[in-house]
Amino acid sequence: MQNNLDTNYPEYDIQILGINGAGLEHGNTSITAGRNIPWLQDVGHTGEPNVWTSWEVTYRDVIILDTDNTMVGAFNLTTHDLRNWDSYNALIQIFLDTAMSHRAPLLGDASNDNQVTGRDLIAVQQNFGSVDPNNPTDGLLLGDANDDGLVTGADLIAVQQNFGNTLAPVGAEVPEPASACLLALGGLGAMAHRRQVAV
Ligand SMILES: [Ca+2]
Ligand SMILES: [Ca+2]
Repeated sequence: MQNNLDTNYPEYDIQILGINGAGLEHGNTSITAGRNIPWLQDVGHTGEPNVWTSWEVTYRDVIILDTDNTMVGAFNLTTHDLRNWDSYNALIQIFLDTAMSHRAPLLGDASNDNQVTGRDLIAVQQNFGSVDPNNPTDGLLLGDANDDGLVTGADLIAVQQNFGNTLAPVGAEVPEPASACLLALGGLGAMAHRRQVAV
């Protein structure tokens, strides 16, 4: 699965890593044999972070984290067997949706069409003086090219400075750095079916 993500969706920089639970160290040798994903051992010492506890991990959970390492969901590999292509594709889609939603906004895009063109200059002019009723801004205020919640002269400058830039659709190559999405695979034996499904 990591190879699939790296090959087909490199712009999302999605990373899968394994974290074994504190007290389950005895399983590390067998679970990592023949596999090459990064593997961490939760320590669980008093006063130190224990992610299995804080994420309320159950056996064979995949924990999905955003770019701030905040948990946004869990996907259990016992409930959703990755040998089933529907499950496999569902997990891929969760990864992509998470990465997409945490993607950096396109600076200069005042019309919210993922490209910076003459339309954005018009959008700034037509909405000049607008204030986003959402605080903090949701980044969708028409004319707000720099996503500060206001349409001002600074937005005209943002359009000019980013003119011609685009935000590529899913699966396409992107020239700009995209957001990173860290994914943690929790659970001893979590990748037990890895070879069978060639993830
Ligand atoms: Ca635009
Ligand atoms: Ca603005």
